[in-house]
Amino acid sequence: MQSKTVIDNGTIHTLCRQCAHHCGIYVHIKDGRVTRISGNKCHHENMGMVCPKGREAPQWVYHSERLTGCLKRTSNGNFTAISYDDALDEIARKMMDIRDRSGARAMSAWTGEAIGFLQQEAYAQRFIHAFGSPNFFTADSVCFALRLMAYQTCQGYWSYPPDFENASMTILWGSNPAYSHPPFMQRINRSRRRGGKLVVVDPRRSVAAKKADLFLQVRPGTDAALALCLIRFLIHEKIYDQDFVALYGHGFEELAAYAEKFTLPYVAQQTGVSEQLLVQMQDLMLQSLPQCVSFAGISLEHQTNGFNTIRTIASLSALCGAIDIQGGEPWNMDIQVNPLNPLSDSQFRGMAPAGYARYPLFYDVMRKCHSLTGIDYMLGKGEYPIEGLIFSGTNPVLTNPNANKVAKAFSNLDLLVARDPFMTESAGLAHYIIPAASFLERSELHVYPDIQRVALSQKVLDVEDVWDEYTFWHDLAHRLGFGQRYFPWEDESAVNRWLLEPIGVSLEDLVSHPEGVNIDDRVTRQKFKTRPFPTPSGKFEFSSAHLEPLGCSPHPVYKVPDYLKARASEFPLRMISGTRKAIYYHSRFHEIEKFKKAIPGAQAEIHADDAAALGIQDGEIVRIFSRIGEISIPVKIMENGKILKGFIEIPHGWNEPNVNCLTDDRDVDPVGGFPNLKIVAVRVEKISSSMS
Ligand SMILES: Nc1nc2c(c(=O)[nH]1)N[C@H]1C(S)=C(S)[C@@H](COP(=O)(O)OP(=O)(O)OC[C@H]3O[C@@H](n4cnc5c(=O)[nH]c(N)nc54)[C@H](O)[C@@H]3O)O[C@H]1N2
Ligand SMILES: Nc1nc2c(c(=O)[nH]1)N[C@H]1C(S)=C(S)[C@@H](COP(=O)(O)OP(=O)(O)OC[C@H]3O[C@@H](n4cnc5c(=O)[nH]c(N)nc54)[C@H](O)[C@@H]3O)O[C@H]1N2
Ligand code: SF4
Ligand SMILES: [Mo]
Repeated sequence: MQSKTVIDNGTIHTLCRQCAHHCGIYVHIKDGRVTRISGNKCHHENMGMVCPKGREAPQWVYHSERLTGCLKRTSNGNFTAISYDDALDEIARKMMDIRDRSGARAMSAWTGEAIGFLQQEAYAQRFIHAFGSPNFFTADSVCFALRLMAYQTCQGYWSYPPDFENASMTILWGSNPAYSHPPFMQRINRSRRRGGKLVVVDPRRSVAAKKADLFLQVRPGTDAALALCLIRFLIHEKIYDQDFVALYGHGFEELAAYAEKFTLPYVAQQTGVSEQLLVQMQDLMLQSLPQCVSFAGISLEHQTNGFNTIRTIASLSALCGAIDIQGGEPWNMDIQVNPLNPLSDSQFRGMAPAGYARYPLFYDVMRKCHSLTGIDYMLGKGEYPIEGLIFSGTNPVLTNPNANKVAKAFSNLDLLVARDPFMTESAGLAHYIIPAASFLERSELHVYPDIQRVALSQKVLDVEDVWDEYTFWHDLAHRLGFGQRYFPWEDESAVNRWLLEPIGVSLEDLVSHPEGVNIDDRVTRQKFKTRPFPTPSGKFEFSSAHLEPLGCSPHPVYKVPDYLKARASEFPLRMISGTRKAIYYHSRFHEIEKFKKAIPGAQAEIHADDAAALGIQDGEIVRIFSRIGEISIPVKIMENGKILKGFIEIPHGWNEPNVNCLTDDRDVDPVGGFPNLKIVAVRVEKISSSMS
């Protein structure tokens, strides 16, 4: 790999983009090579901390397996080198063929977590919309959108992140920020040093749970019952924020009447948490009001009653009086940079974006398409066929449910183009691979709405024969005839200047302030006192009548998980999939030697009693079946209390075994279309007995 740093020796202040936190880092350079990464103490997000993923970034960026030079798949299935210009000419021609034959909407684009959120994913969206297709997919169909939809239904926005640092009590519902969001864990720790309390709600004793003042080891899928129990407590004790409810609440009585059923005995029986612990939780809450914040993790999205569950948690915070106060859940104002996707949305609705008919709320909130439905269209089982896809910064074959179906759908396409710095399971199916620049090879904006700050990352490195996002979409758009109109900027710096125009911050300001520049230093609290909540009623909606046509109850409801009703004999265990490890990021970073030594592969964590009942030893390879597939995997026996009996945990992001061969894309939340990845019915078999 030919590369050169932008300075020969010295230190560049920039932002880490190994995850979405964008921590402030120093990149140390010696003789034209990045040697080390350290944390910027002056950066508000991380205050000097760098996690292992950030620290090892040089090992990843300079890895010998990094792709350089474009590849084309030949008729015998192998890849051969092709020049960038030829590859883009051929891709453009094939896209025009697809449009002539089946219409523009038969082409699609898909971006993932690696380039999610601001401009990188927006280039892809702008491109595919300018081409004339509504079909823009992202990882949002399995991440974050359900939380956004639920919070938006209640209050018109998602309070992300809560003001952990100033809160008196943080409740983590199915989240382990010690691994998944290190900067949040730092803030929680700082609050605890001042006496703030931490409560963790989780079926597994996670790192965060070990540190917690109170650990509520709930059965998966019963969080809504717990939240409703706390709601009932606040109402019975008359300690909820009655002024807020009277002046700014809508539909409170319906929720209050429904919550009546969630008595301590009923909730203890459903969640598996003792009444004594539930009372302790109520006491802690009482002492912490109103600065009692909740953080709903990914696990609540990965289940079939997720939309309702997250609404109960949002309602609980409102009743605590935590909405938009210091130490509460902020109402962040968007930072209004120029929009990269100004194309008319109504035009696309008429073109039947994939998933719009089934999950209208998803499309209305996200303005993106539902990826799982898109897979059906790629298999010719949709309203119309999708025949082409360009994907970037995602590895859907490992990260989406029903992996074999995803692979089949990708193989069925007439045109599949991959953009990734590495060869992946998904890229391996593509007709063309255009190697992607890493975060150290581009300069992008990042906004931190919670403190109204904008910052710019610096380009550190030039790598030969890789292409950054802007260059790729720009060059392809110019071949297709809409480049002048939609991608007129010469390079990403010109885009950055244009993005910044409305907020009156210059690129030079940002270059000279690596920690970022604040747009507005005045923080107004309780904004709902001076402006209506952006909901249909203008109030906080404890109940939303407009959900009825979607087949959803107006007020949030608890649904008893099926495994509590009857234990199916064919699939007696329930699998939680995808619990984060500190060093891996979905399917990323498996090539880093140091990480490989620490965690060489996936293991299934199982309760000691379940293992004993099956006659399984620690480390033994077992077969695990779900109703759609099977995998083989070594087990790790967990001592009593680390995981609940009857449950098994398997990480995602691995190829061998790929846990998403077990997860089913049809088992979804009916409102948001989110797949069940956390309560999957499975059966474990000893290899010896299953072979006989
Ligand atoms: N190192 C690292 N960091 C990451 C990622 C990564 O892959 N690696 N991924 C990033 C992304 S995209 C995301 S979305 C976030 C996710 O970050 P988090 O939301 O914090 O998710 P996890 O760390 O997996 O923790 C989820 C916890 O929920 C528990 N759980 C499972 N089912 C239930 C349930 O029904 N109820 C409750 N209460 N708990 C349950 C699991 O046991 C687990 O401990 O992490 C981000 N950060
Ligand atoms: N069973 C199960 N499945 C899950 C989850 C779970 O909990 N359980 N979690 C889900 C969640 S929350 C999420 S967010 C998704 C994530 O799903 P994906 O977005 O598909 O996740 P990654 O594996 O991180 O894929 C990122 C790809 O981008 C590449 N990449 C890295 N940097 C760059 C860059 O700068 N540019 C480009 N173009 N590419 C880059 C990486 O090499 C990698 O191949 O996974 C989901 N899948
Ligand atoms: S948490 Fe780690 S990976 Fe994420 S931005 Fe910060 S240092 Fe980088
Ligand atoms: Mo995610």
